[in-house]
Amino acid sequence: MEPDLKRIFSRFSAEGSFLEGKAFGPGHIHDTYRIITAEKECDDYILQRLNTNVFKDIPALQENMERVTAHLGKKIALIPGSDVKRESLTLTPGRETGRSFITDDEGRYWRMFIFISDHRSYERVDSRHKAFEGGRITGRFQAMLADLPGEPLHETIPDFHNIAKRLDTFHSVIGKDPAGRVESVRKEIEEITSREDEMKTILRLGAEGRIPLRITHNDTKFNNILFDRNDRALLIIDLDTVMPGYVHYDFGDAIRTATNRAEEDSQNLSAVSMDIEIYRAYAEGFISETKGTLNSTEIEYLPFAPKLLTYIMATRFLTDYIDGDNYYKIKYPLHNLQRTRVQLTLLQDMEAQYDNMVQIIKNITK
Ligand code: ADP
Ligand code: GN1
Ligand code: MG
Repeated sequence: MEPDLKRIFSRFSAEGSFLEGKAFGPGHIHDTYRIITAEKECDDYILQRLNTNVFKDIPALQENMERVTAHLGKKIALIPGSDVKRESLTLTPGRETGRSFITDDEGRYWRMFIFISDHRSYERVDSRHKAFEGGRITGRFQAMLADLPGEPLHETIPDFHNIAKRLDTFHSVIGKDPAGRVESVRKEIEEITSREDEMKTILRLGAEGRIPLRITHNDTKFNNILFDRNDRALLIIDLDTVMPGYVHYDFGDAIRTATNRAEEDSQNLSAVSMDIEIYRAYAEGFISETKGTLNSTEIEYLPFAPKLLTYIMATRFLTDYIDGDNYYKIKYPLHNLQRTRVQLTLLQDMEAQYDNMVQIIKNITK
């Protein structure tokens, strides 16, 4: 049944009255709607029904969200010429609770943000300028959260980028083969298993104390960055997975998505490859904001990060495919398998260009 958006909207303390609500955006996780208000002078809103299959503890998730948005809002307000309402997310409190979420009659959770109007976002990146801007805003995000006061953030999805745990799940799903698909994906399984040891490198460096846990975004997919009409990056959204992590997770996922010449689910595998100039520009932007904080081991392993995140996503898409498509939203039966194949193709291209990736980071940081 379609949700009664007008009624749900009325339970938040928003300015303006409900004119229209419609599904919005390319997200894979929540149900997202844009609410248009009747009054020209009032903001529009983004209303989201939260995915409790993915996020098991919504009050904890929203507590992180409230702390992070408040901290960023304060910092951005101090920057001369900044526009807090466009450069950070603004949660709308529920009328009855004052918290940043409500539950509906069926017990489902909803939250609402001010809609950032007249923005652009990109599935593919076609200029060095956009890549630099994306890197700059993501680096700034990480730098601004370095002094978040208080307790560590909740781990909203435990072991989210822990590849050792992801591989355990992968092998256990293969063992169960609940959808009878294992035989048909032997080749893809082999691509994953042949790289298992190499891909645990970042976890090993963490365990050895050579790289620190920081507050990271963990979902720095390029379409989570919103730009203004002049293609200046405004902010990075989708803060559900902001929690402790390694810098490599953010750099890696951004490069995975920004540099791919094809879309994440492209049908045309021969179009999938990494654009090294986009890599260079993104790295320049990211490092311009973070170089004061990163240690030499973190920098040394930056070029490895895109391989890791591409591998993690291939593992997750393939796990979900074998499991019978229970996690990601799919539009057709082989969708998760196609996503897997795109990631594996991209990974092979990154491996082919690896020496160049290393050299570029050396040049930027020397
Ligand atoms: P998901 O986790 O499902 O990807 P997101 O939080 O990324 O959910 O939101 C989905 C989409 O909604 C985004 O890709 C973006 O297009 C849009 N969106 C989210 N928040 C805002 C906002 N405050 N202003 C404008 N658009 C937004
Ligand atoms: C999901 O929420 P969205 O669509 O930005 C996923 C990411 C994956 C991405 C792949 C909470 O991101 O980890 O990289 O899909 N988010 C979650 O497209 O699992
Ligand atoms: Mg998103």
